[in-house]
Amino acid sequence: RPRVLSGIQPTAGSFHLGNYLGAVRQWVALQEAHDAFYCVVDLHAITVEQDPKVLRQNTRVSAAQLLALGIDPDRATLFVQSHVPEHAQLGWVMQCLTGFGEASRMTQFKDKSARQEQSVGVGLFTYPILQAADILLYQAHYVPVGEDQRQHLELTRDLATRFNSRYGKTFRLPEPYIVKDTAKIFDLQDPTSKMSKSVPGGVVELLEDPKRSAKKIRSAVTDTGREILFDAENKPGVSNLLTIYSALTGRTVESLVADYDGKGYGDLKKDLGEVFTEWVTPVQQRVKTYLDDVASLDKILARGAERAREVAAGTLRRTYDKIGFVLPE
Ligand code: AQP
Repeated sequence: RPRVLSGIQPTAGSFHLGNYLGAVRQWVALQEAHDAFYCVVDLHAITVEQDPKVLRQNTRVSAAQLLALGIDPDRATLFVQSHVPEHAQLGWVMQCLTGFGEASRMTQFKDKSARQEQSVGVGLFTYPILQAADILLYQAHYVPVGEDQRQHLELTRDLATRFNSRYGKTFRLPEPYIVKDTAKIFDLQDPTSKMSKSVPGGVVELLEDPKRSAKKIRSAVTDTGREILFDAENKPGVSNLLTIYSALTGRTVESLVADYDGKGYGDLKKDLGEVFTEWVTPVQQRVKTYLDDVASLDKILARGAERAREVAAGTLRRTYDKIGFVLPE
């Protein structure tokens, strides 16, 4: 079975709709026919300052959300990144392979460092290199992510190619797995930028009170004109709402447009608020159930880490050997 790897940061606690529709929904689908590895990337979280208590709690909350959203720990390997030390170890190897200029071209770093109020750490700069290690350790065929990660995937492929040509074939070149329709979910208040946890206001969080989410949806910025049509360029606000509506209900955008013929933006937003509430309520209940039994949750993660380490340790050992390190007996 083809291998799949992806990760999600525990920084915000709650995932947002962009994380779910852009990434996690595909994780759930791919676990059926793929050998899937999914991790909560706590090493990435510390690229910005974290309160230790909050980080620990958010890591469990993230794992609970993945389970509640449909990741099945008997099918997929679900683990916490820091439980598998090979990530940091291969990360170092990849750093030594990356050009400074190459790392400097990462647009996400430029955006994030510009938004950052505290001083920017080197970890934020090298984060895509650690991400390359995350992926290459598992010899992943596919990496299900949102559009914002495409450039990092390119870097991963470049590093794998460089290592393979310098030391002999070691790493598989991974392909991004990006579902076009939901590759970029936009901010409800500014439908030309991506929904993002660092820009509060137009972000719908899975764990917030659904009443609050419904209100945010009702006050989403829409466009001039009155007609409900999908036109990403001229009607980004309405198109974003249609994308979300379609993804949550499984209905095509065309059928939604036909249904809302003659109706107003207000109707669409009110209905979408209800659709979201209906979808998210049982998800929140399941998250709570997982968090009420932290011992069992930690056991699932420990089992996942054990399986992940079997693969990761093998890749790291082969990598160290190729580099010329004396392998420990
Ligand atoms: N708006 C989005 N639309 C589609 N996919 C998205 N993803 C994130 N935002 C959108 C995808 O979610 C996955 C997990 O992302 P992450 O762990 O990198 O989360 P993040 O970067 O902390 O989330 P944000 O909100 O995007 O944070 P900031 O603003 O800090 O960068 C990834 O596959 C990502 O593509």
